[in-house]
Amino acid sequence: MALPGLGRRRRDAVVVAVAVALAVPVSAIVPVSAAVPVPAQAATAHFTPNDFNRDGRSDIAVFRPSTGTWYIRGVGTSRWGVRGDIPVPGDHGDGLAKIGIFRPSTATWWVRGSSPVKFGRAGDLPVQAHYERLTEPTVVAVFRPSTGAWWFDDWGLGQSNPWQYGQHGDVPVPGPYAGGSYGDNIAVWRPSTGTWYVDGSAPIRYGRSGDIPVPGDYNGDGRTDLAVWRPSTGQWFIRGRAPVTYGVAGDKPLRGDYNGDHRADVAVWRPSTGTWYVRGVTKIRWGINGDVPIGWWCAPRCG
Ligand SMILES: [Ca+2]
Ligand SMILES: [Ca+2]
Ligand SMILES: [Ca+2]
Repeated sequence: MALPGLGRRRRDAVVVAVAVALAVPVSAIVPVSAAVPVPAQAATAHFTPNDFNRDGRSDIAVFRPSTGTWYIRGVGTSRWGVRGDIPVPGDHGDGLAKIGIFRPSTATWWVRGSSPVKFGRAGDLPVQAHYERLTEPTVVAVFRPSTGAWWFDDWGLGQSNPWQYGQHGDVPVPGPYAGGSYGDNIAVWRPSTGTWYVDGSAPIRYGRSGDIPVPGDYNGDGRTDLAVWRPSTGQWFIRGRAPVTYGVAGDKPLRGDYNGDHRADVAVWRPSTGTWYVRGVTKIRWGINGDVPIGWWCAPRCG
């Protein structure tokens, strides 16, 4: 999809790439036969969310607001953020997730490895995503619930014009609905009618009030599938599939591919015991009540 003002970024990136290529001495050019294999992620334009060690699997991780500590299983522990911050993992287009937070009180984004960015305002919902391509860095962006406007940071050059898509009460659910190579589409889910509005597509009703939208690529075809989780019954409704019951009221549904098969997994985190349940993959305790599981769909999009 094309966003106003973002085209320049891609052209700049191309210019930089050409300049770098020309500067490489001939002797440093690697023969094709010896070239490093293209990572599967780049070849299929598949993006694994929250993959902090780039092994192709989403990582089990929590943010503890009381101490501002990230606990990433198999990766490490980091202090990053304070109480009230919203975890907003980003990546630089290489598939390696970076820990990051959005601080509503000052509307500042702090992503490790990047300079802090002041963008948005209190009350905005962070909706950082790959709006250009999956192989481009995540774009800092916010959804303003009061107006249904989307704001995108144009590479730190100031705010672009808002993109009106949705209305008050909608839940922003960006994702690669058209296929990964095109990047993430702007999208909202309207709880009052259970309607999905994906930019470039006709509206579709799927789910109902009280559901939590959990879109993801559950069948591995590279396109995001419409899906909702119903807390009252623990049912997952994934469009084109039979419903599956997994989780109970109070659980937090998760977004991730925890076994690296390029299919989103059905998964929940149970606050009372700090247990991760990933259907057909694992069950493990990680985190304590009060933590924010990384990958939770509602952090902070549905209140
Ligand atoms: Ca990983
Ligand atoms: Ca799919
Ligand atoms: Ca999977």
